[in-house]
Amino acid sequence: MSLNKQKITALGGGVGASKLLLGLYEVMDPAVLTIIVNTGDDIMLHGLKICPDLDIVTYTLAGIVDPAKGWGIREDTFHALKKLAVYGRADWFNLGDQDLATHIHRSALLEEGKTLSEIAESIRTALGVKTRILPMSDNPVPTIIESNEGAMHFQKYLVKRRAEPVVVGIRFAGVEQAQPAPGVLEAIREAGRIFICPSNPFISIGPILAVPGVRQQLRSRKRDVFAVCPIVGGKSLKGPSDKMLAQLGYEATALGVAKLYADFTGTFVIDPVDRRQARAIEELGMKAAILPTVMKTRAQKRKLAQALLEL
Ligand code: FO1
Repeated sequence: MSLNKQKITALGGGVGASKLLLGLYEVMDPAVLTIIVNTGDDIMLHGLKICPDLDIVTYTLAGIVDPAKGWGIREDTFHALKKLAVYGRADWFNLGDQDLATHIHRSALLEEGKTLSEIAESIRTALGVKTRILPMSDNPVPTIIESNEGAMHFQKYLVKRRAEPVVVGIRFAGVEQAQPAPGVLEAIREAGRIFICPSNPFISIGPILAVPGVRQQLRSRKRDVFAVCPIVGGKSLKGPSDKMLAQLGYEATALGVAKLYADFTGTFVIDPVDRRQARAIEELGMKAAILPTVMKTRAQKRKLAQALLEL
């Protein structure tokens, strides 16, 4: 089978993952790509179900994401949020007017009895995205951060408290009872290659791995699992991964992430600046591949995607 026709499955969170996902979307046949997205970040606000990572991935592939922020819709306005604040509602989570249409639509469909995966499918199709986008689970599995300020929802930690509390633990509420969404295990089982996007290992990839059956399915495909490291030169490519690794007692290095993924990853992809860690990574029982992983431009996104397909 030609390389760009083999089925590819990618696991990821929001902004960090979307860079690689856009690259893949553009260099391969998008119809044979399946994306499994973290839903631990999902939150109920103003009576609406907000799914940040699903929306970030969908908006990015639809070409409508706000390019500066990496989330929300380009050139969106915030009139509704200002009015919600007048009514005394919390306005720390910036929901744009156009973005709100997605949340209203999704919440109405949930109320009508549709599942999150059916809704994700309808939204991506309506926005012209040619790739299947699967939530990790149709069951709510909110990520709860245990911190020096107590337990709080992940979005409160990240957005309201700007990742300032010291993280002492992370849990995914209800994950033991959650089931993988329809198609998730099959997508891992049937793909020629599986990519772990350069997302936060604890709060973007961690929740997906915690859904019963997912980590085991990945282990059975270890040889074909390629993970792109989200830490470059000891710093996160995006978000608080480096800080979280250190606060939870792990090394904030490529090797530190490699240790978290060693049981299910066949090839761990690191940036050239971390090449000296390659040998220690290989001692964990994985191949180490060295590729430029910093994706600022569209060309860099496409280049990494193409290189991953050809490794
Ligand atoms: N991130 C922020 O830092 N501040 C926000 O106000 C914010 C609003 C928001 C609205 C819709 C959406 O889909 C995402 C939004 N994000 C915001 C991003 C989101 O909190 C995180 O980037 C992801 O959950 C992490 O993957």
